[in-house]
Amino acid sequence: MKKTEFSDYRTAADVDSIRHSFLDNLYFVQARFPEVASLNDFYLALAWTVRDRLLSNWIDTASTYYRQASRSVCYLSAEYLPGPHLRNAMLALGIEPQIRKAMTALGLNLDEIAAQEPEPGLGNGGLGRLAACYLDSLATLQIPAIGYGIRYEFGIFEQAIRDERQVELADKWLRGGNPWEVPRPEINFEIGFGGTTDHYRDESGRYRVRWHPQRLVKGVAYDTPIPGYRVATVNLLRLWNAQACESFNLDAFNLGDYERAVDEKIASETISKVLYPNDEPMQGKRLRLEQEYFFCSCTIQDIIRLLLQQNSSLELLPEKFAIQLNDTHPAIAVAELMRLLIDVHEMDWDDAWKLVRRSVSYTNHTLLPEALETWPVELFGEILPRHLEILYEINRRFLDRVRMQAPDDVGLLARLSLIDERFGRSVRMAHLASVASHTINGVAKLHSRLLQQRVLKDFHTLDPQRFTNVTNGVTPRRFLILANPTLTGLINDTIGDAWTKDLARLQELEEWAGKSDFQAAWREVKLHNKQLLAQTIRNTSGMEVEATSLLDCQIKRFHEYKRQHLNILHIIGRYLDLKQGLYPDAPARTWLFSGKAAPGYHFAKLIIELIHAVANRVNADPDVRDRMRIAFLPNFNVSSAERIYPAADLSEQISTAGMEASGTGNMKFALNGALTIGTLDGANIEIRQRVGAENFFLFGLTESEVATRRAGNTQPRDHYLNDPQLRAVIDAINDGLFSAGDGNRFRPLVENLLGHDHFFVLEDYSAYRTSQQHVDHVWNDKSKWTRASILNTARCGWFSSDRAIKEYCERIWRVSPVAIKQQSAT
Ligand code: 26Q
Repeated sequence: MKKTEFSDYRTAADVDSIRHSFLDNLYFVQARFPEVASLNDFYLALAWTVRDRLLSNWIDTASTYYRQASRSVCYLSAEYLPGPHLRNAMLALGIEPQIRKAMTALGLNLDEIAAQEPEPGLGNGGLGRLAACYLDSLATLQIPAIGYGIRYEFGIFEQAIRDERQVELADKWLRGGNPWEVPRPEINFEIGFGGTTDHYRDESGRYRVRWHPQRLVKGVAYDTPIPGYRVATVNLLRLWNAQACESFNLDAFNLGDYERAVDEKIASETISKVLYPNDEPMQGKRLRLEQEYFFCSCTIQDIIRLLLQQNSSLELLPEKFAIQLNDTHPAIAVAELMRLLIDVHEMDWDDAWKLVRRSVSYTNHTLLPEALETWPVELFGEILPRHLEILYEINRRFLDRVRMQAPDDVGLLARLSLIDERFGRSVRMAHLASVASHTINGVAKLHSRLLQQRVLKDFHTLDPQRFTNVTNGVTPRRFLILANPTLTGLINDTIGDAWTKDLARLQELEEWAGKSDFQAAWREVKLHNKQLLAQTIRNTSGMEVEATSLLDCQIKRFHEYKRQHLNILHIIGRYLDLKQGLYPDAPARTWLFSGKAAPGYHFAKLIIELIHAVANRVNADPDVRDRMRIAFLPNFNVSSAERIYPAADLSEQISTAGMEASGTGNMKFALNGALTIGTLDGANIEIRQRVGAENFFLFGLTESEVATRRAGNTQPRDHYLNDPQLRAVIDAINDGLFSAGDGNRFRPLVENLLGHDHFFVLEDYSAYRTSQQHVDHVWNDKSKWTRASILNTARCGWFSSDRAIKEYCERIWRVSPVAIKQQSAT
């Protein structure tokens, strides 16, 4: 059958065909007619309609890759935060105008329908969102790529605020059905856990190992299309769902032991049930290790299946696939690949190891020593006995090699070992990822340097040429074109639309930065975006936000190192000043916070509480309410982020220097014309270099100053004693000004700051305050501020994830684009 025979009316992009297929889908897929359909029915019918138009490109892409068999990227990530699919897919296909018309013709509102889509919250924050940006760029740049991950049934919890505190609700994102995934029940693998190993010699006298797992779970593929922007490429995100094996419970069931049968089924399915909501590893959680192994084993088995399906031999693995580890969460894939090559495919160790080393590369996303992933050897051996043996063998051979280079350095061997022997024995996942990788990269210049000088120093000394930096990037499709259509329109009217495919061309805006007409239009756009956000805030919290006030935003996970408490201390300081009439000409400002705290991170939750407590007092105080407002938008996610970036005037990037690996929110703000107040940390440094020091509010200790102070002994209490303004702030909290006189409520926070202040909040306070006054000063000069805002956008095109992905492709993966020709006649 020729494809055109069945696909024309389902894939055509004219208004009539779209309207026709929409009604068709509503009727035949949703089994509804318009008069009784709910908004969700309309959403699903439209999603199917758009999906149909993706699928023909998807199939063309798959068949082209199959025939050409060029090198593909396999991106392994335990987290993805793609955001809602519908609007992105319409943008990629360029069919939004026709869809809008078709909906209008049916008396429906496209924006209302699109707002129905629940977003897949399959990640915690930066790392998961980065993975989604990279898949978007890979498809747009026409690179053959598969994203591999876990199909969590419950993603990151939904955050609500009750009585000034965070409460967590389950994220039932699959409740209404997910039209974007295609289940592939025929693509499934068995995954073993526990049991024993058996070492023996086979008939030919060859040394062999057999693993007898104690328990088997089945992993089933669910595929989601990832469309490139205005190209025919549609790549794929393959997420694994854990199910019970068919064979497993028959015995128990037949013997009438229903409960055991059901328990085992539940235990199997638990593996892909829920995302761990920590964005730092919590040590030793058995289920988490099971999740990591489950997804890596499915993925590696799938890669080998694809390789053999192309009639390639295993030796061609590195020619056909580049395997990228997104942090250490998928590092166990290294041992799984070795196991399959040696135990199952009977390859020699040395040959297998060479294949691994030529295929695998690793990106590190954190320097915090406490955030490096480790597993107790005992737990590891219980769940993965064979992998532990393989790990020991990798380690033995690796340390033998080191011993040849540095025979007497016992300390070096202990520091490099895959096993940390210091506090109970544990497996160091970063070391496993590092020995196995041909390339190791950090995510911003400073971070990559510190990675080489500290966390992986000895690995760097051994093999400096394996280390590199790729500074993160963000997709301009979601974070500029979709999120900020009004600004997109203004830019298009000014310099044309070539920038959408080559973001560096935003530079052409520079010559407009000083023109007063353009500045006025620019301000108009910002005001409009602030009005839209004000609407969202009004709808969620009932709070009124004045769109003409300076909108100052800090939106990210709550973490001490990100220092939301520095921000709130400064807000308190300003409140006290205004109350005393000390800052009569302070311009009106609105502070916006948004972000989740890990459920068990009590200190972070206390900071959320303090923000609410301060907001409730300040917002109700008639003495200041025309000049200070504090808002907290609950349940920060990709959708709400898309509304905030375009509206922001000021972007808070105030982490303790040396602690934020890169940050990517910083890039999204700057691209949308917000000015940054920030430390010399992560990618802030590179943003400042590009936008110019005069268009960036810098403050705070540098990374090396932080290091010096850590080595010495500083007394945070001195800042309290010597700075009367800071003292007033701390005293106000202590006296219960924000807690109805209850001085104990925020005591742990105050004690922490006065006691150790590990993140130098008090030390940086006064520099931060000065910098904030400078912000006010520039804000009062409308033309100066607007010029700086325009220059931020014009000069941040480099932070496109397209640029970052090109660097990965050229320097790490050695992959090139494969153009997809559309085969359909539409
Ligand atoms: C590990 C083991 C067990 C449970 C949880 C985890 C875990 C989960 C998520 C550990 C770390 C993460 C997430 C880390 C992360 O998001 N890092 C951020 O990565 C961004 C993209 O590179 C950077 O921009 C941020 O600076 C960095 O904090």
